[in-house]
Amino acid sequence: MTTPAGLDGLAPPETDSLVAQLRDQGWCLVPGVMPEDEIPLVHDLILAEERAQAQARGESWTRTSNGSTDTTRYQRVSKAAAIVARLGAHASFVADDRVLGAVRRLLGEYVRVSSDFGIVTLPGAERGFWHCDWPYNQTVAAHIPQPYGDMVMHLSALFMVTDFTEENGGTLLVPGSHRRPGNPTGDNDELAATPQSGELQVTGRRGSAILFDARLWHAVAPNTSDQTRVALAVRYAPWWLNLEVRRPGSTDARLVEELMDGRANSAPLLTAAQFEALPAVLRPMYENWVEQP
Ligand SMILES: O=C(O)CCC(=O)C(=O)O
Repeated sequence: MTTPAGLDGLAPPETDSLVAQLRDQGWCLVPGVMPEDEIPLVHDLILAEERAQAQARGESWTRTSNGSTDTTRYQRVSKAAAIVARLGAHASFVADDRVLGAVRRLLGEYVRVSSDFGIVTLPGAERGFWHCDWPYNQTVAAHIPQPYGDMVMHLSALFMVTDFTEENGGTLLVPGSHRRPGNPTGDNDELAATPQSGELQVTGRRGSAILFDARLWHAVAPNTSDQTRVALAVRYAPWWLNLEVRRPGSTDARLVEELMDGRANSAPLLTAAQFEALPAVLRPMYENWVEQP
């Protein structure tokens, strides 16, 4: 069971080093975050949800991260929304004290999750486009236009539910690219597909987490193995980042749709029962996503 980091003013000893890596390189690796005996449950839930959600959408594919309609590139990478809500009491690792210690040091004590989803990367998946995550992805209607300022505003985590290897598609990233004022999403397919000097592939044992600044350029790597790679993405936002634009049915979401170009990016709501089943440390991070009666 993880303890809420920062609430008692004591962050774990690794926090300084993780924060320094995040500031300098834009990413860090935190090993052994997911309890070993919980990993099979998370793995099976993501695979089952991915199938159920893919069937519910009739296997129709949404636009890729850089807005391309060439869906063939991503046909072997599929996502399943709202995994943490379904994990309930088993989701404590999302508030692991090292991960949350670093997140809170950078974003403040009151942090919220802006979205979570499982990623299933099948054998045969191809290399994806360089992109940054919301709110920097220029293809999403509610985005920060580039050139954007140099400030940490949103952190992404990829929890490794299977090992990440060179063969099965450990995440590609460009260290230091979080300080660039823009990224190739939107209107730069050539750059999005161009290998970058200094790019590296993150590998690690299952249960580890990659934590990175949402501005960091990253991409799906090819899965040349015969194994499916599984990950859980969780994104952490400070209290002041406007998540209402992603809340289905909100005034802000309606106005974004009316006034801004780009694709929708809503986050699913939790039922009251799902919310109550979450570990206490996660509830303040999800309370804004609970369905209103
Ligand atoms: O699955 C990966 O390795 C990368 C995931 C990714 O690009 C994303 O979540 O934005």
